[in-house]
Amino acid sequence: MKATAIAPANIAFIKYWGKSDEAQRLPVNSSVSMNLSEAYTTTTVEFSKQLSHDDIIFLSDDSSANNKRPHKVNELENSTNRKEVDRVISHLDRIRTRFQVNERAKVMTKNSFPAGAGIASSASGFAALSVASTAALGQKMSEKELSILARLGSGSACRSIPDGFVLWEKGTSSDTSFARSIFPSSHWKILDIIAVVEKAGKKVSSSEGMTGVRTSPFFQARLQTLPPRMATLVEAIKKKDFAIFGSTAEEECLNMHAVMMTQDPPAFYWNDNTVKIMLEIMNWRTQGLSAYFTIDAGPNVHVMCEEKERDIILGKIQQISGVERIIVNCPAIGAHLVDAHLF
Ligand code: 2P0
Repeated sequence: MKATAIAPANIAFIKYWGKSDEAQRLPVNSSVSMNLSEAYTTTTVEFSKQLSHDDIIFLSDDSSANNKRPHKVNELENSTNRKEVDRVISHLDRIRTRFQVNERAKVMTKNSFPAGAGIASSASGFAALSVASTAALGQKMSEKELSILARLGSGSACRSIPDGFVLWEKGTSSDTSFARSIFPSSHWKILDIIAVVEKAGKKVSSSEGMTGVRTSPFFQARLQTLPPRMATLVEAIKKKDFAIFGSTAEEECLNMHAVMMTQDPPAFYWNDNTVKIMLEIMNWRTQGLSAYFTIDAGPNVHVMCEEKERDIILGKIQQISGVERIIVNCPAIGAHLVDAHLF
Protein backbone atom coordinates (compact mmCIF):
# COMPACT_ATOMS: atom_id res chain seq x y z
CA MET A 1 0.00 0.00 0.00
CA LYS A 2 1.26 3.42 -0.94
CA ALA A 3 0.34 6.87 0.36
CA THR A 4 1.61 10.41 -0.10
CA ALA A 5 1.32 13.35 2.30
CA ILE A 6 2.20 17.03 2.19
CA ALA A 7 3.06 18.80 5.45
CA PRO A 8 4.01 22.44 5.98
CA ALA A 9 6.95 23.71 7.99
CA ASN A 10 5.86 26.02 10.79
CA ILE A 11 7.20 29.18 12.43
CA ALA A 12 6.78 29.45 16.18
CA PHE A 13 5.75 32.76 17.74
CA ILE A 14 5.98 31.23 21.23
CA LYS A 15 8.91 28.87 20.95
CA TYR A 16 9.80 25.34 22.03
CA TRP A 17 13.23 25.28 23.62
CA GLY A 18 13.89 22.53 26.16
CA LYS A 19 12.45 19.14 26.99
CA SER A 20 11.10 17.74 30.24
CA ASP A 21 11.38 14.21 28.81
CA GLU A 22 13.98 13.52 26.10
CA ALA A 23 12.70 10.10 24.99
CA GLN A 24 9.06 11.19 24.72
CA ARG A 25 9.98 14.64 23.41
CA LEU A 26 7.83 16.42 25.97
CA PRO A 27 8.53 20.17 25.96
CA VAL A 28 9.17 22.31 29.05
CA ASN A 29 6.63 24.82 27.76
CA SER A 30 3.65 25.12 25.45
CA SER A 31 4.21 26.85 22.10
CA VAL A 32 2.24 28.60 19.34
CA SER A 33 3.00 28.54 15.61
CA MET A 34 1.73 29.20 12.11
CA ASN A 35 2.03 26.78 9.18
CA LEU A 36 4.04 28.12 6.24
CA SER A 37 2.47 28.01 2.77
CA GLU A 38 5.69 27.95 0.71
CA ALA A 39 7.87 25.68 2.84
CA TYR A 40 6.56 22.15 2.84
CA THR A 41 7.60 18.52 2.49
CA THR A 42 6.01 15.92 0.20
CA THR A 43 6.57 12.29 1.21
CA THR A 44 5.49 9.03 -0.39
CA VAL A 45 5.67 5.80 1.64
CA GLU A 46 5.12 2.25 0.46
CA PHE A 47 5.45 -0.81 2.70
CA SER A 48 6.25 -4.05 0.91
CA LYS A 49 7.07 -7.66 1.73
CA GLN A 50 9.45 -7.58 -1.24
CA LEU A 51 11.83 -5.15 0.47
CA SER A 52 14.68 -6.49 2.61
CA HIS A 53 15.53 -3.07 4.08
CA ASP A 54 14.11 0.43 4.31
CA ASP A 55 14.95 2.48 1.23
CA ILE A 56 15.03 6.20 2.06
CA ILE A 57 15.40 8.62 -0.83
CA PHE A 58 15.70 12.40 -0.47
CA LEU A 59 14.95 14.18 -3.73
CA SER A 60 16.72 17.47 -4.25
CA ASP A 61 14.42 20.47 -4.58
CA ASP A 62 15.23 21.06 -8.25
CA SER A 63 14.25 17.57 -9.30
CA SER A 64 11.39 17.30 -11.72
CA ALA A 65 9.91 14.13 -13.18
CA ASN A 66 12.71 14.03 -15.76
CA ASN A 67 15.48 15.26 -13.56
CA LYS A 68 15.48 13.24 -10.38
CA ARG A 69 18.66 13.34 -8.43
CA PRO A 70 17.86 11.02 -5.58
CA HIS A 71 20.27 10.40 -2.74
CA LYS A 72 20.00 6.75 -1.89
CA VAL A 73 20.73 5.65 1.63
CA ASN A 74 23.80 3.65 0.59
CA GLU A 75 25.17 6.59 -1.40
CA LEU A 76 25.15 8.98 1.50
CA GLU A 77 28.59 10.21 2.32
CA ASN A 78 28.24 12.68 5.10
CA SER A 79 27.21 11.91 8.64
CA THR A 80 24.45 14.56 8.73
CA ASN A 81 22.55 12.71 6.04
CA ARG A 82 23.25 9.38 7.72
CA LYS A 83 21.78 10.78 10.94
CA GLU A 84 18.70 12.02 9.07
CA VAL A 85 18.17 8.60 7.49
CA ASP A 86 18.59 6.83 10.84
CA ARG A 87 15.99 9.16 12.35
CA VAL A 88 13.54 8.34 9.56
CA ILE A 89 14.13 4.60 10.04
CA SER A 90 13.63 4.94 13.82
CA HIS A 91 10.30 6.62 13.14
CA LEU A 92 9.27 3.83 10.75
CA ASP A 93 10.25 1.30 13.47
CA ARG A 94 8.06 3.19 15.95
CA ILE A 95 5.12 2.99 13.50
CA ARG A 96 5.77 -0.71 12.71
CA THR A 97 5.86 -1.56 16.41
CA ARG A 98 2.65 0.32 17.05
CA PHE A 99 0.72 -1.43 14.28
CA GLN A 100 2.56 -4.75 14.60
CA VAL A 101 3.81 -4.96 11.03
CA ASN A 102 7.20 -6.11 9.78
CA GLU A 103 7.30 -4.88 6.18
CA ARG A 104 10.16 -2.59 5.22
CA ALA A 105 9.31 0.65 3.43
CA LYS A 106 10.35 2.69 0.45
CA VAL A 107 10.23 6.38 1.37
CA MET A 108 10.73 9.21 -1.09
CA THR A 109 10.69 12.74 0.23
CA LYS A 110 11.09 16.17 -1.27
CA ASN A 111 11.10 19.70 0.17
CA SER A 112 9.60 22.72 -1.61
CA PHE A 113 12.54 24.74 -0.31
CA PRO A 114 16.13 24.10 -1.39
CA ALA A 115 18.23 21.74 0.67
CA GLY A 116 20.45 23.97 2.74
CA ALA A 117 18.12 26.98 2.59
CA GLY A 118 18.60 27.08 6.33
CA ILE A 119 14.97 26.11 6.83
CA ALA A 120 14.46 23.29 9.28
CA SER A 121 12.83 20.36 7.53
CA SER A 122 12.33 18.16 10.59
CA ALA A 123 8.89 19.60 11.43
CA SER A 124 7.43 19.23 7.92
CA GLY A 125 9.43 16.04 7.34
CA PHE A 126 8.21 14.08 10.36
CA ALA A 127 4.66 15.36 9.98
CA ALA A 128 4.54 14.20 6.33
CA LEU A 129 6.23 10.90 7.19
CA SER A 130 3.73 10.20 10.00
CA VAL A 131 0.66 10.94 7.86
CA ALA A 132 1.91 9.03 4.78
CA SER A 133 3.17 6.00 6.74
CA THR A 134 0.01 5.42 8.74
CA ALA A 135 -2.16 5.86 5.63
CA ALA A 136 0.09 3.46 3.69
CA LEU A 137 -0.60 0.89 6.41
CA GLY A 138 -4.34 1.50 6.06
CA GLN A 139 -4.56 2.92 9.57
CA LYS A 140 -7.00 5.71 10.37
CA MET A 141 -5.66 8.04 13.03
CA SER A 142 -7.24 11.14 14.53
CA GLU A 143 -5.51 14.52 14.22
CA LYS A 144 -4.56 14.27 17.90
CA GLU A 145 -3.01 10.81 17.45
CA LEU A 146 -1.09 11.97 14.39
CA SER A 147 0.18 15.02 16.26
CA ILE A 148 1.44 12.80 19.09
CA LEU A 149 3.09 10.42 16.62
CA ALA A 150 4.78 13.28 14.72
CA ARG A 151 6.00 14.74 18.05
CA LEU A 152 7.89 11.52 18.79
CA GLY A 153 9.82 12.00 15.52
CA SER A 154 10.57 15.68 16.14
CA GLY A 155 8.89 17.93 18.70
CA SER A 156 7.99 20.79 16.40
CA ALA A 157 6.50 18.32 13.86
CA CYS A 158 3.40 17.93 16.06
CA ARG A 159 2.54 21.56 15.19
CA SER A 160 2.59 20.83 11.42
CA ILE A 161 -0.38 18.44 11.65
CA PRO A 162 -3.31 20.81 12.45
CA ASP A 163 -4.52 23.71 10.32
CA GLY A 164 -3.38 27.34 10.35
CA PHE A 165 -2.47 28.83 13.72
CA VAL A 166 -1.58 26.07 16.15
CA LEU A 167 -1.07 25.62 19.88
CA TRP A 168 1.05 22.76 21.26
CA GLU A 169 -0.05 22.15 24.83
CA LYS A 170 2.99 20.84 26.69
CA GLY A 171 0.90 18.27 28.57
CA THR A 172 2.07 16.01 31.36
CA SER A 173 2.47 12.75 29.42
CA SER A 174 2.79 11.55 25.84
CA ASP A 175 -1.00 11.28 25.53
CA THR A 176 -1.58 14.86 26.66
CA SER A 177 1.20 16.58 24.69
CA PHE A 178 -0.16 17.41 21.22
CA ALA A 179 -1.02 20.35 19.00
CA ARG A 180 -4.40 21.67 17.95
CA SER A 181 -5.58 24.42 15.63
CA ILE A 182 -6.63 27.59 17.45
CA PHE A 183 -7.52 29.51 14.27
CA PRO A 184 -7.83 28.24 10.68
CA SER A 185 -5.39 29.39 8.00
CA SER A 186 -8.13 31.65 6.58
CA HIS A 187 -8.43 33.54 9.89
CA TRP A 188 -5.77 36.19 9.21
CA LYS A 189 -3.61 36.64 6.12
CA ILE A 190 -0.41 37.82 7.72
CA LEU A 191 2.91 37.16 6.01
CA ASP A 192 6.06 35.46 7.19
CA ILE A 193 8.85 36.51 4.82
CA ILE A 194 11.99 34.45 5.33
CA ALA A 195 15.19 36.36 4.61
CA VAL A 196 17.72 33.58 4.04
CA VAL A 197 21.21 34.80 4.95
CA GLU A 198 22.95 31.45 5.25
CA LYS A 199 22.16 28.31 3.33
CA ALA A 200 24.51 26.02 5.23
CA GLY A 201 22.99 23.71 7.79
CA LYS A 202 23.40 24.71 11.41
CA LYS A 203 26.44 23.61 13.37
CA VAL A 204 24.51 22.80 16.54
CA SER A 205 21.19 21.02 15.94
CA SER A 206 18.11 22.13 17.89
CA SER A 207 17.93 18.73 19.60
CA GLU A 208 21.53 19.07 20.82
CA GLY A 209 21.27 22.77 21.60
CA MET A 210 18.20 22.50 23.77
CA THR A 211 19.71 19.85 26.06
CA GLY A 212 21.64 22.70 27.71
CA VAL A 213 18.62 24.92 28.40
CA ARG A 214 18.75 24.44 32.19
CA THR A 215 22.31 25.77 32.36
CA SER A 216 21.09 29.28 31.49
CA PRO A 217 20.58 31.43 34.59
CA PHE A 218 17.55 32.87 32.77
CA PHE A 219 15.80 29.53 32.26
CA GLN A 220 13.44 29.80 35.26
CA ALA A 221 12.69 33.43 34.50
CA ARG A 222 11.77 32.45 30.93
CA LEU A 223 9.37 29.77 32.15
CA GLN A 224 7.61 32.34 34.34
CA THR A 225 7.20 34.90 31.57
CA LEU A 226 5.84 32.41 29.03
CA PRO A 227 2.20 31.88 30.14
CA PRO A 228 1.26 35.58 30.16
CA ARG A 229 3.18 36.18 26.93
CA MET A 230 1.39 33.29 25.25
CA ALA A 231 -2.00 34.58 26.43
CA THR A 232 -1.20 38.04 25.00
CA LEU A 233 -0.08 36.53 21.69
CA VAL A 234 -3.15 34.30 21.26
CA GLU A 235 -5.46 37.21 22.10
CA ALA A 236 -3.65 39.41 19.54
CA ILE A 237 -4.10 36.76 16.83
CA LYS A 238 -7.76 36.43 17.79
CA LYS A 239 -8.32 40.20 17.55
CA LYS A 240 -5.98 40.54 14.54
CA ASP A 241 -4.02 43.22 16.41
CA PHE A 242 -0.83 43.19 14.38
CA ALA A 243 1.21 45.58 16.56
CA ILE A 244 0.62 43.56 19.73
CA PHE A 245 1.07 40.29 17.87
CA GLY A 246 4.36 41.37 16.27
CA SER A 247 5.89 42.99 19.34
CA THR A 248 4.98 39.96 21.47
CA ALA A 249 6.49 37.50 18.96
CA GLU A 250 9.63 39.63 18.73
CA GLU A 251 9.94 39.84 22.53
CA GLU A 252 9.60 36.04 22.70
CA CYS A 253 12.30 35.54 20.06
CA LEU A 254 14.74 37.73 21.97
CA ASN A 255 13.84 36.00 25.23
CA MET A 256 14.56 32.54 23.78
CA HIS A 257 17.83 33.67 22.19
CA ALA A 258 18.93 35.25 25.50
CA VAL A 259 18.50 31.81 27.07
CA MET A 260 20.32 30.12 24.18
CA MET A 261 23.26 32.53 24.38
CA THR A 262 23.63 32.15 28.13
CA GLN A 263 23.60 28.35 28.14
CA ASP A 264 26.84 26.49 28.92
CA PRO A 265 28.17 26.07 26.25
CA PRO A 266 26.31 28.88 24.49
CA ALA A 267 24.03 28.03 21.57
CA PHE A 268 24.66 31.09 19.42
CA TYR A 269 22.82 31.05 16.11
CA TRP A 270 23.04 34.60 14.71
CA ASN A 271 25.55 36.02 12.26
CA ASP A 272 26.32 39.61 11.29
CA ASN A 273 23.57 39.69 8.64
CA THR A 274 21.02 38.44 11.17
CA VAL A 275 21.76 41.38 13.45
CA LYS A 276 21.82 43.83 10.54
CA ILE A 277 18.30 42.79 9.48
CA MET A 278 16.97 42.92 13.05
CA LEU A 279 18.24 46.50 13.38
CA GLU A 280 16.82 47.42 9.95
CA ILE A 281 13.38 46.15 10.96
CA MET A 282 13.45 48.16 14.20
CA ASN A 283 14.44 51.19 12.10
CA TRP A 284 11.55 50.65 9.64
CA ARG A 285 9.17 50.87 12.57
CA THR A 286 10.46 54.31 13.44
CA GLN A 287 9.49 55.22 9.86
CA GLY A 288 5.93 54.06 10.47
CA LEU A 289 6.07 50.57 8.96
CA SER A 290 4.67 47.64 10.88
CA ALA A 291 7.24 44.82 10.53
CA TYR A 292 8.54 42.51 13.24
CA PHE A 293 11.05 39.66 13.32
CA THR A 294 11.41 36.22 14.76
CA ILE A 295 14.39 33.86 14.48
CA ASP A 296 14.68 30.12 15.11
CA ALA A 297 17.76 28.02 15.84
CA GLY A 298 19.66 29.49 12.89
CA PRO A 299 20.70 32.83 11.38
CA ASN A 300 17.76 33.39 8.98
CA VAL A 301 15.28 36.11 9.83
CA HIS A 302 11.50 35.70 9.57
CA VAL A 303 9.96 39.08 8.85
CA MET A 304 6.29 39.34 9.77
CA CYS A 305 4.06 41.94 8.15
CA GLU A 306 0.52 42.50 6.97
CA GLU A 307 -0.54 41.94 3.37
CA LYS A 308 -1.08 45.71 2.84
CA GLU A 309 2.64 46.39 3.45
CA ARG A 310 3.91 43.38 1.53
CA ASP A 311 5.40 45.20 -1.45
CA ILE A 312 7.16 47.95 0.46
CA ILE A 313 8.67 45.53 2.98
CA LEU A 314 9.66 43.01 0.29
CA GLY A 315 11.37 45.84 -1.58
CA LYS A 316 13.30 46.80 1.54
CA ILE A 317 14.38 43.21 2.24
CA GLN A 318 15.56 42.82 -1.37
CA GLN A 319 17.84 45.81 -0.91
CA ILE A 320 19.68 44.35 2.07
CA SER A 321 23.06 42.93 1.08
CA GLY A 322 23.66 39.41 2.34
CA VAL A 323 20.08 38.24 1.78
CA GLU A 324 20.56 35.24 -0.52
CA ARG A 325 16.95 34.16 -0.97
CA ILE A 326 13.48 35.34 0.06
CA ILE A 327 10.52 33.04 0.73
CA VAL A 328 7.10 34.68 1.22
CA ASN A 329 4.65 32.60 3.27
CA CYS A 330 1.06 33.06 4.34
CA PRO A 331 -0.78 30.80 6.83
CA ALA A 332 -1.34 27.29 5.48
CA ILE A 333 -3.44 24.22 6.18
CA GLY A 334 -1.86 21.33 8.07
CA ALA A 335 -0.58 17.95 6.91
CA HIS A 336 -2.84 16.13 4.47
CA LEU A 337 -2.91 13.22 2.04
CA VAL A 338 -2.64 13.84 -1.71
CA ASP A 339 -3.24 11.59 -4.72
CA ALA A 340 -0.06 12.32 -6.67
CA HIS A 341 2.73 9.98 -5.55
CA LEU A 342 6.45 10.71 -5.93
CA PHE A 343 7.07 7.17 -7.30
C1 2P0 B 1 10.35 26.11 17.65
N1 2P0 B 1 12.67 25.22 17.55
O1 2P0 B 1 9.47 26.23 18.50
C2 2P0 B 1 11.78 26.13 18.16
C3 2P0 B 1 12.44 27.47 18.03
C4 2P0 B 1 13.97 25.79 17.34
C5 2P0 B 1 13.89 27.16 17.90
O2 2P0 B 1 11.22 23.52 17.58
O3 2P0 B 1 14.67 17.67 19.30
O4 2P0 B 1 13.79 20.28 15.76
O5 2P0 B 1 13.44 17.24 17.15
O6 2P0 B 1 12.19 17.82 19.25
O7 2P0 B 1 11.54 20.08 16.86
C6 2P0 B 1 13.34 22.96 16.92
O8 2P0 B 1 13.17 21.79 17.65
O9 2P0 B 1 13.64 19.53 18.13
C7 2P0 B 1 12.35 23.91 17.38
P1 2P0 B 1 13.46 17.99 18.46
P2 2P0 B 1 12.97 20.37 16.98
O10 2P0 B 1 10.10 26.03 16.43
